[in-house]
Amino acid sequence: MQQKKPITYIIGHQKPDTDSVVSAMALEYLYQQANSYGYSEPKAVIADPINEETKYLFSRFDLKAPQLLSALIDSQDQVVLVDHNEASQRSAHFTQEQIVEIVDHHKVNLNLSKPIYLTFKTWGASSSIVYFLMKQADITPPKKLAALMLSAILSDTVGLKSPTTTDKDEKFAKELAKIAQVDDLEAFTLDIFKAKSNVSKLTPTQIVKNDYKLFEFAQPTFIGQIETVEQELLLSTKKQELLAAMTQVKAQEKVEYLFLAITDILKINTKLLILGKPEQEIAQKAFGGTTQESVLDIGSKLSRIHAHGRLSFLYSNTVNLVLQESGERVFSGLC
Ligand SMILES: [Mn+2]
Repeated sequence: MQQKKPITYIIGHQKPDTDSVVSAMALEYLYQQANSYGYSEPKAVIADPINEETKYLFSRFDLKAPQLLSALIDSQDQVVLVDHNEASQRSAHFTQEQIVEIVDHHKVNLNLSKPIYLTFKTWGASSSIVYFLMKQADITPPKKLAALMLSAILSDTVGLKSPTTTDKDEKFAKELAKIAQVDDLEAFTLDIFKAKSNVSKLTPTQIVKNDYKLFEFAQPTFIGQIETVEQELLLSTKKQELLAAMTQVKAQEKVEYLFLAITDILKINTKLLILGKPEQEIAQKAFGGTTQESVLDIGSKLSRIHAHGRLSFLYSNTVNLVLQESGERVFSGLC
C-alpha cells in the first residue's frame, strides 16, 4: 500500500470565530506559497462548525469553509495551532506532541515537552500576524483571502475600535482593504456586525441564553450577553418579553441572580437588563448609575473577550461586582 504523505493541519480554537477560521486559511496559503516553511500537505481545518458571521462572509465572498476536523488524526500528522494556545481551547483530535508551531495573540499558557515554532504578537487579531508573516515572505494574499483577512481583523478588533487594536492592525487592515478592493471600511464593518448580531431570528429565551456563564459565587449567578447593532430596537420592542424569559431561565437554572447584558458592538455600549431588586442593588453598586425602567446603562465598562466570547465577572461576598476582562476564571479567593 502506498504511504500517505503526512498532513500538517492548521487549526483555530473550538467554537471558532472568524479570526480563528480565516487565520488558519491564510496560514495554509502562506505555507503553500513560501517554500521556507517546508510543511508537508498544509491543510486548514476547523474544530467546530462556523458561526453566523463567518457563514455570512463565506457566502459574501463565495468561498468554502475549511473542513471540520471530526476524528483523530494519524500519528505521523502534524498540527499548527492558530488563534489559541491553551490546552482547554484545543480540538480533542490530536495530542500535544503533534503540535509543531503556534501563531497566536492571546495570553500564553503552555507547558510543552519540546521546542516548537512560536509566533506571538500583542496585536488585535491572529490574521494581522499571518499577514505580517506573508509580508516577510513577500507573499500577497489573493483578493478573496485578503477580504476575509480584513474581515477577521475588523471582527476581532470590533471595527478597529476595541482596546486591543494596535497600529499594526490599522495599517494591515488598510493594506488588505486595498488588495480586497474594499473602499468603504465603515460600511463593510457594519455589514459584518449585522450578520454577527442578527437577533431577529432568536426567541427571547435564545437571546437570554445566547452566550452565558453560570458562576458559583457566594450565590449562584447567571450572566448572559448578547451583542448586537440593534440594542435600542431590542430594548424598545422586546424588553417585556426578555424580562419574562429571564424570569423563566432564572427559575430553571436555580440561580440567585440573573443578568442580561445587551451590548451595542458599534457604539461599544452595554445596557444591563435588570430583573429585580437584588440584581439592581448589585449592578448599581458595581457599575454606578441608576436603573430606569429595568435598564442600567453601564457605558463601555463591559466588553467582550473574543478569545471565547466569554465574560468573566468577579463577584465577592461583599457584593462587589467587578468586571474582569480575561479568558480565565479568576474568582479564587473571592467567593
Ligand atoms: Mn483572534
